[in-house]
Amino acid sequence: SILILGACGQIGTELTFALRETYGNESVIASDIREGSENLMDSGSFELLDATDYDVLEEVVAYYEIDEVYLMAAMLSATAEKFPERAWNLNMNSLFNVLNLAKDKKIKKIFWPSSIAVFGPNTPKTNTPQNTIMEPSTVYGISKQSGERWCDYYHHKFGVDVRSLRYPGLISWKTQPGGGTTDYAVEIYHKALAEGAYGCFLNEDTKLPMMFMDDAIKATQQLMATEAEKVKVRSSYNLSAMSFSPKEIAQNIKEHIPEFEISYKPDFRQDIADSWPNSIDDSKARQDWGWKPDFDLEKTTKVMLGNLKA
Ligand code: VAH
Repeated sequence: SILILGACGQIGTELTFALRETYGNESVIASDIREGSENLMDSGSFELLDATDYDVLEEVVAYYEIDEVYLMAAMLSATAEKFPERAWNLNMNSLFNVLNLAKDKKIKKIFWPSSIAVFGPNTPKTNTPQNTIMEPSTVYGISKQSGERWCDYYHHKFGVDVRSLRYPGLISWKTQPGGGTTDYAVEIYHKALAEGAYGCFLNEDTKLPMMFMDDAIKATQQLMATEAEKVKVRSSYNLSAMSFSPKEIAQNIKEHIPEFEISYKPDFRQDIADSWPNSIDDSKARQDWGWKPDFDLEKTTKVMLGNLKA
């Protein structure tokens, strides 16, 4: 069966629903350091679990006969700048725990998310290649780059079947995001509907790689279902769907809510966003396992406003 760590997070919540849909509720165990939403808790087994606690994790894996782990627990870019040591501890020790379970043959397969945050200020910003300069300037980015190196090492050294995606900023409506720099692209829809206005914490021209959550979940399930020998990249795959700036998403929302007004009040997250690419080359993912996104900005706006309005 499958264990999701960080099942109450922005990605974890949707991943839990999707995996339960695919494999049946009883095959997917959700866990998090805090309790989740009603329907996440009621649709299958749930364990309160600190992903950095190896002994408890090992017990849960044995009890439920887990063979696949999705490690979605992490501290994201903005929060990690405020608590560097805690971010490093959570992001790295949870990964070591899961990699070591696989090394000791206690589980068979791992999914671990990386991020465009692994790229830094001197990375080529347009159509950032799969292999390029990576000098991340955030605690979160450093932890993700280091995590990628460990995944690649455990695969080649111990044969661990770990797979990873460099997610762009993710837009979803089922759960609020937590502590990310790209979270403005979720907040803006909530505010547009609730108040008809939004004070954006990034400058209007800050173009960033983004993706609607359904595409991120599709890519995750597709990568995990790919036969091992076709998964050539064992650090983490670049993944892309669209790129836009606050000005462009505001313009798109205005086509649906004409009176919507945006203002710009950049804060400390501007420096984080400025260190990241503005578009990503994901041709390796397309070649190796047939990746193709479904959602562009217009389709994303329609789904977000449609679901948040309800
Ligand atoms: C963050 N949403 O903002 C996450 C993600 C690429 C951004 O890693 O930190």
